[in-house]
Amino acid sequence: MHSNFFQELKQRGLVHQTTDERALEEQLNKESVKLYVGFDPTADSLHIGHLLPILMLRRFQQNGHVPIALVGAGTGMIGDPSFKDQERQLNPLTTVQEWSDNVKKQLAQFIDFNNKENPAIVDNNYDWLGKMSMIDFLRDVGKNFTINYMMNKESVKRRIDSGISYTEFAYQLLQAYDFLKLYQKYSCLLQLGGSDQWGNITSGIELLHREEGVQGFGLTMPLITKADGKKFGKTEGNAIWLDANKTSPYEFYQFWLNTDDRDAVRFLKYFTFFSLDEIAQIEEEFQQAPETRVAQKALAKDVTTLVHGQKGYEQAKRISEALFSGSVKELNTEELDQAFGGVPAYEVGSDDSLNLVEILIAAGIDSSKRQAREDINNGAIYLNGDRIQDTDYEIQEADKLGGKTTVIRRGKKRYFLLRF
Ligand code: 629
Repeated sequence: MHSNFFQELKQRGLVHQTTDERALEEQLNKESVKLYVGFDPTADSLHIGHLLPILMLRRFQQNGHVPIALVGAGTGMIGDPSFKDQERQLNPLTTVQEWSDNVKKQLAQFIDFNNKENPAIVDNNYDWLGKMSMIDFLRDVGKNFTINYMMNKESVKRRIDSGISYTEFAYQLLQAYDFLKLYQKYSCLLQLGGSDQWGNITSGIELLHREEGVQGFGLTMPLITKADGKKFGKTEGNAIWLDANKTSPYEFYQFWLNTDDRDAVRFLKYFTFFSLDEIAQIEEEFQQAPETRVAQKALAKDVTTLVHGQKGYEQAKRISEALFSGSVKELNTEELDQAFGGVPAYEVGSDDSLNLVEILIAAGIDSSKRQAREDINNGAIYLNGDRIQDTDYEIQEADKLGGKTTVIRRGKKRYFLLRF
């Protein structure tokens, strides 16, 4: 084992809370430890809020430990009340199972199952929770916990006034039982999670102690904060998903590239696999010339490559450069789709005029001929990056990128598409 691994996690700022830190560090230095993180399938994809724990699994594996990714199809049928203001809506089993498959595939991307020394494990708690009887649950699990202990959890306390169902109240015991089960199945001794998971993790440690007489460990990661005080992981209210069909690699790359100067170095420590020495070098360079955005570029490159592969990163970078310089002609159809996924598109019909003034109106870019002519004369209209100042201009075959798309820009950065 790499004896400075735990210290490195701390230096990276990845350790928020642990149970019995000294014993945990000793254990990690002594031998290969099995550890797990659980993910409830509450949507058809994981998102950027799951990335830190996923990368933790990877970090532990790289340092000789055995990561267990637990898909929570069983707990996903119930709903974790931790730091949720409202009761969750129950999803049908078929939906939860469909989402579980996606989640499992996504998790598998980040950990190595073919590693000879310490191959990763993936499991699903529906396998045991799904068939556990009510009587077994109440006798074997519930009997170990007092109501008082359960009510003292932050996740429960903050919901007492607004209301919490018996179902969600019981959630912590399901997660506790998972820890016990993973200990029995694999000798798993450590559970990781975000700081919202502390209460559920400590319930598991309690159960391990009572049922097996062993000391389990818990480690939580910090909640990611941003210098501007806004919530991490969203742009204009939309989540950043790990699924390329929900958030394109280009959007994903842009999300990281737009990191605030004040957050960039901290995020390099959290989300990348650069060593602390490498990060210190980047930091120095960045401080001397913040306008080069070296920190953001390194961050965006590393994380995008990790999630979307080398090709995803390279495409995202090409698209970003093309949009920055305005030379969209160099992009292929796939890249154009990514670059302009959210841009208004107009389907050009066979009886539409191809005259530029007419088409600006038909596509809703300008609202009158007068305005369209004015825009063209003023040099505000660009076709595929080229300024057109001829009001009699007719769209030509050569303007259809890949034979089907024309990118119109009005002013500095308002984009529209014509689709043929
Ligand atoms: C069964 C289920 C377990 C252990 C954990 C779980 C899931 C857990 C939970 N986690 C969040 C989730 O699923 O709800 N009860 O979305 C999420 N997690 C990753 C991090 C988290 C947490 O997947 O722990 O803090 C987000 O960063 O919110 O036996």
